[in-house]
Amino acid sequence: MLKAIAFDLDGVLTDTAEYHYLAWKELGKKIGIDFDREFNEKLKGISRGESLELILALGDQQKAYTPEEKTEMMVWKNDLYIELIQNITKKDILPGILPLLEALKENNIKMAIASASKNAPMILEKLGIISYFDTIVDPSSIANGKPFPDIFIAASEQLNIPVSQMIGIEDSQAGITSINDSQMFSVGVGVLEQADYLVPSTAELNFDSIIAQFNN
Ligand code: XGP
Ligand code: MG
Repeated sequence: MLKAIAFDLDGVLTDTAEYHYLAWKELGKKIGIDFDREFNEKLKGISRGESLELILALGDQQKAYTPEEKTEMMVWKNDLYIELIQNITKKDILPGILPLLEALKENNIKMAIASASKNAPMILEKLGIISYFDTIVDPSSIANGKPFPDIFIAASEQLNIPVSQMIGIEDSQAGITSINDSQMFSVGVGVLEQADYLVPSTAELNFDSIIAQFNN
């Protein structure tokens, strides 16, 4: 029986994945490393530090900067990102999400956030939905980020609910691998491989179909 759902944040609850892309792209421009949306797929679901390393590796610049300079770049990107999301509100919650959160609450299904982003609590506050969540996994407490399963396992431990009674929802390939390897049932949003149940967009995420697929 389904007891809990662990949600990714960026690209699942709201379209902040787009603002991460814009901010990383600006940072890339500053250091002469251009990239497109296809490359950006690799940055989805992974931490700030790992995202920077992938961009630097793309430009063969991994060794070109000191740790201090890399920290400065991450601060620069995050400041720009925060500026870009300044005005997000409830209206930026993706289609289908609010009715799903409501249905889960009515059915006593616990909810967790399993996001690599350190900005998650602030974004949930801005969207006005933080109170739906029973726990938010702190990504800095996780040894191995997505695609490793640690963050979804931590969500299950924090809720004290076995992974076999949980679903994870993700929009990134690293995230789907992470859910699958945690042994939770995976729900993917978008164009992804190996999700147990895949929907084209959040608008198609509804309580009854999710339960039906999980029980299948
Ligand atoms: P934070 C973000 C990363 O910067 C971004 O590259 C990832 O796509 C995103 O997390 C995944 O949710 O982390 O800089 O907001 O801490
Ligand atoms: Mg995501």
